[in-house]
Amino acid sequence: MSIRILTGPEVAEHASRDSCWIIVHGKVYDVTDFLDEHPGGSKIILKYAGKDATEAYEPIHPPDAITTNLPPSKHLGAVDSSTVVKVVKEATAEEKHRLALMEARPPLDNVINLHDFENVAKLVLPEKAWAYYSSASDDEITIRENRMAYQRVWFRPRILRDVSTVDWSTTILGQKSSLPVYISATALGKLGHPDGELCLTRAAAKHGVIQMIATLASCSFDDIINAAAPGQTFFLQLYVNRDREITRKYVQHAEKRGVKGLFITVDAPQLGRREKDMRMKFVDDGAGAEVQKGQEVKKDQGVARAISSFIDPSLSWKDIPWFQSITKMPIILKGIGCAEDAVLAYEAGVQGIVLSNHGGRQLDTARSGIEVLIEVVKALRLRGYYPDPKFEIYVDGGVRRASDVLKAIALGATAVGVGRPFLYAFCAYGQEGVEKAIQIFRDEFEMNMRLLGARTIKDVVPEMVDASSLSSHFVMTPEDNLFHSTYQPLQLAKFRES
Ligand code: 173
Repeated sequence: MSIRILTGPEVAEHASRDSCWIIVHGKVYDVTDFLDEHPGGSKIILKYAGKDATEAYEPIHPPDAITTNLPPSKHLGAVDSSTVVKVVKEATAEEKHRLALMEARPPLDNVINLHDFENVAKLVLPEKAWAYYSSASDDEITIRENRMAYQRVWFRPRILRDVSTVDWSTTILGQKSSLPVYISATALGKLGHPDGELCLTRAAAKHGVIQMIATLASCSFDDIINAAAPGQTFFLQLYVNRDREITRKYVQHAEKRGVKGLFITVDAPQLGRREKDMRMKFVDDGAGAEVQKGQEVKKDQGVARAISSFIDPSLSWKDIPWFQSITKMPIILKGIGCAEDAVLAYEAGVQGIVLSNHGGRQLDTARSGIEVLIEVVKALRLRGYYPDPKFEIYVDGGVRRASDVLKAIALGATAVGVGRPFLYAFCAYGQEGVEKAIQIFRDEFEMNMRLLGARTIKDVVPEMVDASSLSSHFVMTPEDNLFHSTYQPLQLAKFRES
């Protein structure tokens, strides 16, 4: 069958709600019937009616989203690119300023801690990307607490232990890892870098670090796996679809392609309100408004909410046996926030839990993972469930230093998830940035383990920390200057410009 070749002007004739064609990656699609089903609302598609939508489509959809959602009869053919009028957008003053800052970034040699990446990312990212990545829910109390909690844990170092060689490598779910840290899932990587999550994959391959692939990564699952080095280890973060058949296929495909752990997100039956992200939507209210008249527009939801409607809020403990029946991968519940649920998870027979509040993006004023760790270990121990080599505990949220990781390990964690810092590293410097972030961790582990008197990760024991003020939320802690200078305070609604 020969492929139909269409011209730009032919596509441009279908630029209305009654007949809406768009171009994505050189192919033409009739999306008229799909407009109202689009999780992000029809308005955003109508903005590109009759035009090339690739640039807007790419960062927030997996490459196969359109082909799997539209029946073949709506795939109209290819477009002759020479006939498509390129819309050359004049760079705004803001965009020019951003590009100038990108040029003037600190050389990577001058980046010496993870906060540096965040600061560069904040200045060089498009405003929307920064708002989406950095935002947290409601008053952003939890995201700040995630950082502060680590400062309420103090070290009790040991001396004179011959620390000429120290080794911070470990195993996570039985898989070798050069660091007691894994790259945690973050969505929509292409909002911040054209190669998206592949920057993580390539750096992780070079340095023996495990990457957790996000269900909502910009790069497709297969693109990421295809870019892997032989034997490279991946975990998969799973958002459970209302349509369990889709989830079953996805999970089994991941297992077939060698993924070594299934991290089911359990703290997001609905996405939190992230106001920084939501404010962006209020600002961008221009094109498409006309064709959209009279319709309900989801304009105040932010990027994440718009694309998360497939997530099943009915997920419950009753579903766990089903997951266990469809895969042999270890199952880990990501997003546990109290001891009771940690006990239930153990009793459900899963292989691990992540004590996490989703980077402060879900329930605001939920406690930090490191604080929850204490009560979880205590409750599991009481029941004879801890220690158990077949049940691992991870913590994520707020980790910026190897010393944070060592505190979590001392208190009973096997490893720690780090999300935003690696994301910011690649947004600012691509793959090299991620490699540098890993190097920074290595340097910090070497120094901190020597100073702590721990030659291996096994030597990092509870007696090495004083966590007695961890659950007191109002103790004096030293000001974390770097964190506070990169943290962007929330803002109130702006008046219209007159
Ligand atoms: O935290 C998030 O932003 C997140 O998990 C998500 C959920 C749905 C869509 C995109 C991101």
